[in-house]
Amino acid sequence: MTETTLTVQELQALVTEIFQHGGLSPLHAGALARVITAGERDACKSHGVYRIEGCLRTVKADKVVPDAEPTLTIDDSAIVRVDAGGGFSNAAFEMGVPALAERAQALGVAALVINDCTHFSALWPEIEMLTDRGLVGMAMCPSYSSVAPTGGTKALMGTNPFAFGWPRPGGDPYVFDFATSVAARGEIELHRRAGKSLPEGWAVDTDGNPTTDPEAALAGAMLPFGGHKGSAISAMIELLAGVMIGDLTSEESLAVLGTTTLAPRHGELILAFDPARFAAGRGGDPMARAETLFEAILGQGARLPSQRRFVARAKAQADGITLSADEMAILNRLQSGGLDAVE
Ligand code: NDP
Ligand code: PYC
Repeated sequence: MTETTLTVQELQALVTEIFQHGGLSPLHAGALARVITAGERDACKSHGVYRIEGCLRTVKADKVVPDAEPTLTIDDSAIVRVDAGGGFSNAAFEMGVPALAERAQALGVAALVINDCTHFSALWPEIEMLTDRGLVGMAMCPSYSSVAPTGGTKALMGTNPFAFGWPRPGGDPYVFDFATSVAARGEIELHRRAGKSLPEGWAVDTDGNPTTDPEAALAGAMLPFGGHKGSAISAMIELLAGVMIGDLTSEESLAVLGTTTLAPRHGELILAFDPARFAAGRGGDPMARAETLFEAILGQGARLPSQRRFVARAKAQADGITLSADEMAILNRLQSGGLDAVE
């Protein structure tokens, strides 16, 4: 089947048009198109164009406000708040990040709390907006119940992503971003669509028995990465980015939504640190000392997280983004049919 290659700009324009035709305001259509196009550009398929239909399905089901106006609240504390008003998180993040950066630079550390948002995206685009400003960043959010705690058998926590970034002067930042489940739920869905079995150890079925069948995994529960360690980190995310910020846990999010086929509603917590402020008076440049660590990692033949992504990005910027015939068929269907074409 024929593949199609688009420039990054062409894909972003097409995705923006699809979202606007699907009823999103220009603010949200632009913000969603930026993260989805970035996902395809960086070869992160689980949060690329495949997510478009799920977002539009969430609009069609009336579970997200497509033209919500986020509101920013700043005081003299380290906490910057954006109420997303029931809209997608991405525009709320873009609204909050300048104030978050300003507070982190003034105080050494600051937090951005996003409440009442629908969240479907990867976290690294957000982390890179902090490292671009010379800040260290951390981001985390719940999802909806789809992961059993280690030793348990039923979905309770979400796939709860956690991301971290460290700026590297003159180079790509050090960034990792992963689900606290063995894999992102999007990966299970991509295996299902491709008719492929899952690797062992990813999931259990509805009876709590290990399964490699994507359908059984989607109906049952995924497993945390790293056994009890990933399970505890996932619970920490429920506490910090759910309970502590007065927003929904993954279990509560699923109860509100009633399904895992739509994008989940909850909050998000983003932390920003100014490394120079933390290291002040101790001697030694934290940026230079970090480079020593990165060089030692690379010196053993290991790669840094996000290195694969940055290679994919450079290739996409030079040669364009290649989409399969199936992916183009979905984009064309949604471009011409809007919400009526959502399956
Ligand atoms: P992956 O397992 O694909 O990757 C996790 C991280 O590890 C990446 O930063 C990756 O870098 C890095 N990495 C992978 N292999 C190596 C290696 N051999 N050496 C060093 N680093 C390595 O991520 P997941 O499937 O867990 O998550 C994918 C995305 O899903 C994330 O962006 C996450 O934010 C998103 N997600 C979003 C959710 C939400 O609710 N919004 C829920 C769950 C996940 P690289 O990219 O360069 O390979
Ligand atoms: O891939 O696990 C996932 C996911 C859940 C919500 C958004 N992405």
